[in-house]
Amino acid sequence: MKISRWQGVINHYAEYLPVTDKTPVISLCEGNTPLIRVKNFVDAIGGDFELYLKYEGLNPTCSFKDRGMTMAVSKAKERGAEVVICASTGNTSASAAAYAARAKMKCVVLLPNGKIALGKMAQSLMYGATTIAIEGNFDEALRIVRELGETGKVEVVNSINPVRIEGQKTASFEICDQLDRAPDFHFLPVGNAGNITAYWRGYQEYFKSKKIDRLPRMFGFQAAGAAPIVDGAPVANPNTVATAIRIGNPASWTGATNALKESNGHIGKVTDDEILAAYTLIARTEGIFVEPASAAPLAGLIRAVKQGWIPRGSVVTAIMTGHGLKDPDCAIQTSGFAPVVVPAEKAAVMKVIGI
Ligand code: AN7
Repeated sequence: MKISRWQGVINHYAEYLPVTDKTPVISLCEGNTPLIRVKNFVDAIGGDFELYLKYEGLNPTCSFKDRGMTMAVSKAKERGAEVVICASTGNTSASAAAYAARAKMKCVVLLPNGKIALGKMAQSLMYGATTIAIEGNFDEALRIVRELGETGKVEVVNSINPVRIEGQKTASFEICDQLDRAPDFHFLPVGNAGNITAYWRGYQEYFKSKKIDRLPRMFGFQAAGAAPIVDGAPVANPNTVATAIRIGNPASWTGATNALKESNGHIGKVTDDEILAAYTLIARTEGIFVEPASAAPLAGLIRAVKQGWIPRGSVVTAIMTGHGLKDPDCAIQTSGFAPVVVPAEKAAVMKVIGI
């Protein structure tokens, strides 16, 4: 029987990934996410170019992390590991917990206490991971995870594990396959800097394979309170409403700087107010609900348009890394609205509508 259903990124892009016939593929059919053209948003910000959002929030655990995690957990399984571990600002842990459950492996996640969005916490608990909230930030959690990895008793599935980056690069392949070309500009949020490293690698590999005939410029954005790469030094106490990118000392720093240099790219920082404004605007103009970290590149794009950096007619992609429902607290607070409570009567409802 010919199977035509989508079976995940390893199955689809095996020739570009370090897998063999012996690799047990642990997949939740991640990838194949929509690339949505958003004209209303571009009009609202005064641009004159084509903008496409890669909606990674539609992955199985609602973030881009699933692309790297299918690889990391499959390779861990292949090696016979029994326990996977990660530090996380929430999405890596949700993804690790899900793929470990499917692989019948134990999962341990270290999270910064009190700084994890509600949906992400619910995921790790539901998938059955041993969930440890440390009294410290992500960078401190990652330090502990690195030390535990050195004992050889656990398999680290943070992006310091190189196969994570391999899996994540498949999103670049999909963008090129969906557009039938490479974009001129690629906007994305930067936290631990694994994803900017991964996307750049994906574009380079597709270029070498002659699937595309140009390379995009990589434009990364950090939150102003957590902008070590922009500021050129680690940040001891990072802070931002975009908790996913509340990271002061990115593991893939060099990968990011290489991508920026080689692509003639740009790294900038955007304030929490700018992030929340973009977060609201994309929801209200396009019906696309993303988590605050994913709005950072949109805030960056608004700045880039004001600076006149995006030539007319350019093809621009931006990565919407995580779904808006991950962080319902932030959404409810930011929306500026509360439900209007009325008696269960038609007249009362009409009064609210103004008809
Ligand atoms: C929605 O989950 O680091 O620059 O531990 O969840 O590759 O780190 C999450 C990062 C962007 C930044 N958008 O990507 C974690 C974690 C969302 C994220 C990023 C993250 P990287």
